[in-house]
Amino acid sequence: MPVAHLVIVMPAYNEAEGIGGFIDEIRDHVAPLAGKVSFVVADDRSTDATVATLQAIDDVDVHPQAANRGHGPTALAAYRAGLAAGPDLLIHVDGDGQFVGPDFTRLVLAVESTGADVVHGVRHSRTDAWYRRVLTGCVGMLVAVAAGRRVPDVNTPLRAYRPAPLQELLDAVPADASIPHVHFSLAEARAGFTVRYLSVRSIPRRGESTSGTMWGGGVKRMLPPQRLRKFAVTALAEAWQLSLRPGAPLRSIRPQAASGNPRR
Ligand SMILES: Nc1nc2c(ncn2[C@@H]2O[C@H](COP(=O)(O)OP(=O)(O)OP(=O)(O)O)[C@@H](O)[C@H]2O)c(=O)[nH]1
Ligand SMILES: [Mg+2]
Repeated sequence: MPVAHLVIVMPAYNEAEGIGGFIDEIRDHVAPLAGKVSFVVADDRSTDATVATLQAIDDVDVHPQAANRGHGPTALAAYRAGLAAGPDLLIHVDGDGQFVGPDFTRLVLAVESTGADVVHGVRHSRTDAWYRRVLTGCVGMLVAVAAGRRVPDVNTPLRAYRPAPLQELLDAVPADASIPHVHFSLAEARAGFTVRYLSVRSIPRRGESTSGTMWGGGVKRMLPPQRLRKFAVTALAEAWQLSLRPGAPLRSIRPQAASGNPRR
Protein backbone atom coordinates (compact mmCIF):
# COMPACT_ATOMS: atom_id res chain seq x y z
CA MET A 1 0.00 0.00 0.00
CA PRO A 2 2.07 2.98 -1.19
CA VAL A 3 0.08 5.95 0.24
CA ALA A 4 -1.33 5.98 3.78
CA HIS A 5 -3.70 8.95 3.35
CA LEU A 6 -4.48 10.40 -0.08
CA VAL A 7 -6.44 13.67 -0.07
CA ILE A 8 -8.00 14.98 -3.27
CA VAL A 9 -8.89 18.68 -3.25
CA MET A 10 -11.11 20.61 -5.66
CA PRO A 11 -12.47 24.11 -6.17
CA ALA A 12 -16.10 24.02 -7.34
CA TYR A 13 -18.68 26.48 -8.59
CA ASN A 14 -22.06 25.26 -9.86
CA GLU A 15 -20.88 21.71 -10.56
CA ALA A 16 -23.89 19.87 -9.04
CA GLU A 17 -24.54 17.77 -12.12
CA GLY A 18 -21.10 16.41 -12.78
CA ILE A 19 -19.11 16.48 -9.54
CA GLY A 20 -20.61 13.41 -7.83
CA GLY A 21 -19.88 11.14 -10.78
CA PHE A 22 -16.40 12.62 -11.10
CA ILE A 23 -15.60 11.91 -7.44
CA ASP A 24 -16.92 8.33 -7.80
CA GLU A 25 -14.72 7.77 -10.84
CA ILE A 26 -11.60 9.08 -9.06
CA ARG A 27 -12.31 7.02 -5.94
CA ASP A 28 -12.74 3.80 -7.96
CA HIS A 29 -9.32 4.30 -9.48
CA VAL A 30 -7.22 5.46 -6.51
CA ALA A 31 -8.76 3.39 -3.70
CA PRO A 32 -6.51 0.35 -4.39
CA LEU A 33 -3.42 2.59 -4.05
CA ALA A 34 -4.12 4.18 -0.65
CA GLY A 35 -4.98 3.15 2.89
CA LYS A 36 -7.44 6.05 3.15
CA VAL A 37 -8.86 8.34 0.47
CA SER A 38 -10.71 11.55 1.28
CA PHE A 39 -12.03 14.48 -0.73
CA VAL A 40 -12.00 18.16 0.24
CA VAL A 41 -14.05 20.56 -1.88
CA ALA A 42 -13.98 24.35 -1.54
CA ASP A 43 -17.33 25.65 -2.81
CA ASP A 44 -17.18 29.16 -4.29
CA ARG A 45 -20.77 30.11 -3.25
CA SER A 46 -22.47 27.89 -5.85
CA THR A 47 -26.03 28.88 -6.68
CA ASP A 48 -27.04 25.34 -7.65
CA ALA A 49 -27.16 22.14 -5.54
CA THR A 50 -23.37 21.60 -5.46
CA VAL A 51 -23.11 21.85 -1.64
CA ALA A 52 -26.10 19.58 -0.97
CA THR A 53 -24.80 17.04 -3.50
CA LEU A 54 -21.41 16.96 -1.81
CA GLN A 55 -22.79 16.84 1.73
CA ALA A 56 -24.55 13.59 0.80
CA ILE A 57 -21.21 11.88 0.03
CA ASP A 58 -19.53 10.26 3.05
CA ASP A 59 -15.87 10.83 2.25
CA VAL A 60 -16.29 14.45 1.07
CA ASP A 61 -15.58 17.42 3.33
CA VAL A 62 -17.20 20.59 1.90
CA HIS A 63 -15.82 24.04 2.68
CA PRO A 64 -18.27 26.78 1.63
CA GLN A 65 -16.39 30.04 0.96
CA ALA A 66 -17.50 33.35 2.47
CA ALA A 67 -18.02 34.93 -0.98
CA ASN A 68 -17.63 34.10 -4.68
CA ARG A 69 -13.99 34.86 -5.49
CA GLY A 70 -13.20 32.87 -8.64
CA HIS A 71 -10.95 29.92 -9.36
CA GLY A 72 -7.59 30.97 -7.86
CA PRO A 73 -8.65 31.87 -4.29
CA THR A 74 -11.03 28.87 -4.23
CA ALA A 75 -8.27 26.49 -5.32
CA LEU A 76 -6.00 27.94 -2.59
CA ALA A 77 -8.73 27.44 0.03
CA ALA A 78 -9.07 23.83 -1.13
CA TYR A 79 -5.29 23.28 -0.88
CA ARG A 80 -5.18 24.72 2.65
CA ALA A 81 -8.14 22.67 3.88
CA GLY A 82 -6.67 19.56 2.24
CA LEU A 83 -3.29 20.00 3.94
CA ALA A 84 -5.04 20.42 7.29
CA ALA A 85 -6.46 16.91 6.82
CA GLY A 86 -2.90 15.53 7.18
CA PRO A 87 -2.29 13.81 3.83
CA ASP A 88 0.81 11.87 2.78
CA LEU A 89 -0.04 12.87 -0.76
CA LEU A 90 -2.42 15.56 -2.03
CA ILE A 91 -3.94 15.81 -5.50
CA HIS A 92 -5.57 18.99 -6.80
CA VAL A 93 -8.09 18.86 -9.65
CA ASP A 94 -10.83 21.24 -10.78
CA GLY A 95 -14.39 20.28 -9.88
CA ASP A 96 -15.56 20.51 -13.51
CA GLY A 97 -14.23 17.00 -14.08
CA GLN A 98 -12.14 17.49 -17.20
CA PHE A 99 -9.94 14.44 -16.47
CA VAL A 100 -10.44 10.67 -16.50
CA GLY A 101 -10.04 8.12 -13.67
CA PRO A 102 -7.11 6.10 -15.08
CA ASP A 103 -4.95 9.25 -15.15
CA PHE A 104 -5.36 9.58 -11.36
CA THR A 105 -3.95 6.07 -10.93
CA ARG A 106 -1.02 7.01 -13.17
CA LEU A 107 -0.47 10.22 -11.20
CA VAL A 108 -0.23 8.43 -7.83
CA LEU A 109 2.06 5.74 -9.28
CA ALA A 110 4.26 8.43 -10.87
CA VAL A 111 4.79 10.18 -7.51
CA GLU A 112 5.54 6.90 -5.78
CA SER A 113 7.91 5.54 -8.42
CA THR A 114 9.90 8.77 -8.93
CA GLY A 115 9.93 10.14 -5.37
CA ALA A 116 9.06 13.53 -6.91
CA ASP A 117 7.91 16.55 -4.87
CA VAL A 118 5.23 17.22 -7.45
CA VAL A 119 3.82 15.60 -10.57
CA HIS A 120 1.94 17.74 -13.11
CA GLY A 121 -0.71 16.34 -15.44
CA VAL A 122 0.11 17.85 -18.84
CA ARG A 123 -3.09 18.10 -20.87
CA HIS A 124 -3.28 16.93 -24.46
CA SER A 125 -6.22 17.00 -26.90
CA ARG A 126 -7.55 20.38 -25.66
CA THR A 127 -9.82 22.37 -27.94
CA ASP A 128 -9.43 25.92 -26.64
CA ALA A 129 -10.33 28.99 -28.67
CA TRP A 130 -7.41 30.66 -30.47
CA TYR A 131 -7.18 33.53 -27.97
CA ARG A 132 -6.82 31.12 -25.06
CA ARG A 133 -4.06 29.24 -26.87
CA VAL A 134 -2.28 32.58 -27.52
CA LEU A 135 -2.63 33.58 -23.85
CA THR A 136 -1.37 30.16 -22.70
CA GLY A 137 1.57 30.42 -25.12
CA CYS A 138 2.50 33.91 -23.86
CA VAL A 139 2.34 32.87 -20.19
CA GLY A 140 4.39 29.77 -21.06
CA MET A 141 7.08 31.94 -22.70
CA LEU A 142 7.19 34.35 -19.76
CA VAL A 143 7.59 31.49 -17.31
CA ALA A 144 10.25 29.82 -19.49
CA VAL A 145 12.33 33.02 -19.52
CA ALA A 146 11.95 33.52 -15.75
CA ALA A 147 12.56 29.84 -14.88
CA GLY A 148 15.37 29.30 -17.39
CA ARG A 149 13.59 26.28 -18.83
CA ARG A 150 10.32 25.37 -20.51
CA VAL A 151 7.52 24.32 -18.14
CA PRO A 152 4.84 22.32 -19.98
CA ASP A 153 1.15 23.27 -19.42
CA VAL A 154 2.14 25.83 -16.82
CA ASN A 155 -1.41 26.37 -15.48
CA THR A 156 -2.58 22.75 -15.34
CA PRO A 157 -5.12 22.15 -12.55
CA LEU A 158 -4.17 18.47 -12.17
CA ARG A 159 -1.21 18.16 -9.79
CA ALA A 160 -0.03 15.76 -7.08
CA TYR A 161 2.01 17.27 -4.22
CA ARG A 162 3.96 15.96 -1.30
CA PRO A 163 2.77 17.97 1.74
CA ALA A 164 6.07 19.66 2.71
CA PRO A 165 6.85 21.34 -0.63
CA LEU A 166 3.17 22.28 -1.00
CA GLN A 167 3.22 23.94 2.42
CA GLU A 168 6.21 26.04 1.32
CA LEU A 169 4.37 27.22 -1.79
CA LEU A 170 1.20 28.03 0.16
CA ASP A 171 3.15 29.99 2.77
CA ALA A 172 4.53 32.26 0.04
CA VAL A 173 1.30 33.06 -1.79
CA PRO A 174 -1.56 35.30 -0.55
CA ALA A 175 -4.98 33.65 -0.18
CA ASP A 176 -6.53 35.86 -2.88
CA ALA A 177 -4.02 35.12 -5.68
CA SER A 178 -5.83 34.64 -8.97
CA ILE A 179 -3.22 32.50 -10.77
CA PRO A 180 -1.70 30.33 -8.01
CA HIS A 181 -0.81 27.48 -10.37
CA VAL A 182 1.31 29.74 -12.58
CA HIS A 183 3.14 31.02 -9.48
CA PHE A 184 3.62 27.45 -8.22
CA SER A 185 4.95 26.15 -11.55
CA LEU A 186 7.50 28.95 -11.72
CA ALA A 187 8.56 28.68 -8.07
CA GLU A 188 8.95 24.90 -8.33
CA ALA A 189 11.29 25.26 -11.29
CA ARG A 190 13.30 28.07 -9.69
CA ALA A 191 13.63 26.43 -6.28
CA GLY A 192 14.75 23.14 -7.78
CA PHE A 193 11.82 21.00 -6.68
CA THR A 194 11.78 17.55 -8.24
CA VAL A 195 8.97 17.93 -10.78
CA ARG A 196 7.74 15.20 -13.12
CA TYR A 197 5.36 15.62 -16.03
CA LEU A 198 2.74 13.12 -17.06
CA SER A 199 0.74 13.42 -20.27
CA VAL A 200 -3.00 13.19 -19.42
CA ARG A 201 -6.29 13.29 -21.34
CA SER A 202 -8.42 16.43 -21.26
CA ILE A 203 -12.17 16.06 -21.81
CA PRO A 204 -15.09 18.55 -21.92
CA ARG A 205 -16.49 19.69 -18.56
CA ARG A 206 -19.03 17.29 -17.04
CA GLY A 207 -22.67 18.21 -16.52
CA GLU A 208 -24.94 19.80 -19.11
CA SER A 209 -26.44 22.61 -17.10
CA THR A 210 -23.35 23.97 -15.36
CA SER A 211 -23.08 27.74 -15.72
CA GLY A 212 -20.26 27.60 -18.27
CA THR A 213 -16.63 28.37 -17.81
CA MET A 214 -14.99 31.40 -16.26
CA TRP A 215 -14.26 32.61 -19.81
CA GLY A 216 -17.60 32.45 -21.59
CA GLY A 217 -16.59 29.23 -23.36
CA GLY A 218 -20.22 28.13 -23.82
CA VAL A 219 -20.60 30.47 -26.78
CA LYS A 220 -18.57 30.22 -29.99
CA ARG A 221 -16.67 33.52 -30.19
CA MET A 222 -14.27 35.12 -32.63
CA LEU A 223 -12.79 37.50 -30.06
CA PRO A 224 -11.74 37.02 -26.43
CA PRO A 225 -14.55 37.83 -23.98
CA GLN A 226 -14.09 41.02 -21.98
CA ARG A 227 -13.83 38.97 -18.80
CA LEU A 228 -10.78 37.13 -20.13
CA ARG A 229 -9.13 40.37 -21.32
CA LYS A 230 -9.59 41.95 -17.88
CA PHE A 231 -8.35 38.80 -16.18
CA ALA A 232 -5.21 38.73 -18.36
CA VAL A 233 -4.28 42.29 -17.31
CA THR A 234 -4.87 41.56 -13.60
CA ALA A 235 -2.94 38.29 -13.86
CA LEU A 236 0.06 39.96 -15.50
CA ALA A 237 0.24 42.55 -12.73
CA GLU A 238 -0.05 39.78 -10.14
CA ALA A 239 2.69 37.73 -11.83
CA TRP A 240 5.02 40.73 -11.58
CA GLN A 241 4.09 41.46 -7.97
CA LEU A 242 4.23 37.92 -6.55
CA SER A 243 6.68 36.04 -8.77
CA LEU A 244 8.81 38.20 -11.07
CA ARG A 245 9.93 41.45 -9.42
CA PRO A 246 13.10 41.48 -7.33
CA GLY A 247 12.14 40.49 -3.77
CA ALA A 248 8.83 38.90 -4.87
CA PRO A 249 7.53 36.49 -2.18
CA LEU A 250 7.47 33.45 -4.48
CA ARG A 251 11.19 34.04 -5.22
CA SER A 252 12.13 33.43 -1.61
CA ILE A 253 11.48 29.67 -1.73
CA ARG A 254 14.83 27.99 -1.32
CA PRO A 255 16.05 24.78 -2.89
CA GLN A 256 16.44 21.81 -0.52
CA ALA A 257 14.22 23.38 2.13
CA ALA A 258 11.01 21.55 1.42
CA SER A 259 10.62 17.80 1.49
CA GLY A 260 14.06 16.58 2.36
CA ASN A 261 14.06 14.70 -0.94
CA PRO A 262 17.40 14.86 -2.73
CA ARG A 263 16.90 17.32 -5.59
CA ARG A 264 17.83 15.91 -8.96
N1 LIG B 1 -16.97 29.45 -13.73
C1 LIG B 1 -16.47 29.57 -12.48
N2 LIG B 1 -15.74 28.55 -11.99
C2 LIG B 1 -15.27 28.65 -10.73
C3 LIG B 1 -15.49 29.80 -9.93
N3 LIG B 1 -14.93 29.59 -8.75
C4 LIG B 1 -14.39 28.35 -8.78
N4 LIG B 1 -14.59 27.76 -9.97
C5 LIG B 1 -14.14 26.42 -10.34
O1 LIG B 1 -12.99 26.61 -11.12
C6 LIG B 1 -12.76 25.48 -11.95
C7 LIG B 1 -12.30 25.88 -13.34
O2 LIG B 1 -13.23 26.71 -13.93
P1 LIG B 1 -13.37 26.79 -15.49
O3 LIG B 1 -14.40 27.83 -15.72
O4 LIG B 1 -13.61 25.44 -16.06
O5 LIG B 1 -11.97 27.34 -15.99
P2 LIG B 1 -10.98 26.66 -17.00
O6 LIG B 1 -10.75 25.23 -16.66
O7 LIG B 1 -9.81 27.59 -17.07
O8 LIG B 1 -11.76 26.76 -18.37
P3 LIG B 1 -12.07 25.58 -19.42
O9 LIG B 1 -10.75 25.14 -19.96
O10 LIG B 1 -12.95 26.28 -20.43
O11 LIG B 1 -12.78 24.50 -18.67
C8 LIG B 1 -14.04 24.65 -11.90
O12 LIG B 1 -13.78 23.57 -11.04
C9 LIG B 1 -15.04 25.59 -11.27
O13 LIG B 1 -16.01 24.87 -10.57
C10 LIG B 1 -16.26 30.89 -10.48
O14 LIG B 1 -16.48 31.92 -9.84
N5 LIG B 1 -16.71 30.71 -11.75
MG1 LIG C 1 -12.22 23.74 -16.66
